[in-house]
Amino acid sequence: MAAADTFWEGAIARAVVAAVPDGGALHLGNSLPVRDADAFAARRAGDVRVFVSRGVSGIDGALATAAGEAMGAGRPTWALVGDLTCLHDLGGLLFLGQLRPDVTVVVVDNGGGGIFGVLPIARHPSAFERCFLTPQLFDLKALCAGCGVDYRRAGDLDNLRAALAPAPGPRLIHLPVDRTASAAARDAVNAALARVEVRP
Ligand SMILES: Cc1ncc(C[n+]2csc(CCOP(=O)(O)OP(=O)(O)O)c2C)c(N)n1
Repeated sequence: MAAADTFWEGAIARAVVAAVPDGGALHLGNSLPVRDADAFAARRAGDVRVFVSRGVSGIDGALATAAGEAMGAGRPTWALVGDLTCLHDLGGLLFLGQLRPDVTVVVVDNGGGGIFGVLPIARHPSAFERCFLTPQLFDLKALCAGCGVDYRRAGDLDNLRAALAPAPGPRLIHLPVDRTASAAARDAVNAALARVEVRP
């Protein structure tokens, strides 16, 4: 992980997985969050229940699903999702504000569907941005205020860790990241991992 000293998505996933306390739950959104948590988070001890919606659905309904998981399991829940995943379920944000489950939504805002950056189409900027990346114009702080969800923004790991500390939800932590720098960090860490010698 030392191969990347920027505020990037793998380090964020690692911090979120580490922050869930014993007795808590973690919802991993589809696209990069579930992959980054799988690849870069440290193994956890303790009683943490992990939910993902793999196979049954796409990026839809993630916030409402996390609310249902928190209420059904009776556990404080941290949900790590991308910006498009969050925006896709603004109805779920309203739901969080009204039912007030103990959910912390952590939104990695890399300016659209960052996962598509690995596709060959990414080398054709105009088609890529309009048809794949699909960055959105939005004001998450105002949306949270309108839905009754506490909003915080963090731009480095220290502030993120402080914001992740257990506190009553619902709340949302907005993490703007530089998509290109984050992808470069992922590549650097993967390259460093490829050099690790594994002995039986
Ligand atoms: C309902 C639905 N619509 C579209 C897709 C296709 N899709 C897969 S990943 C993705 C981008 C998700 O973007 P974001 O949530 O910001 O996560 P990131 O890729 O940046 O990690 C899209 C649109 C999908 N999986 N489900």
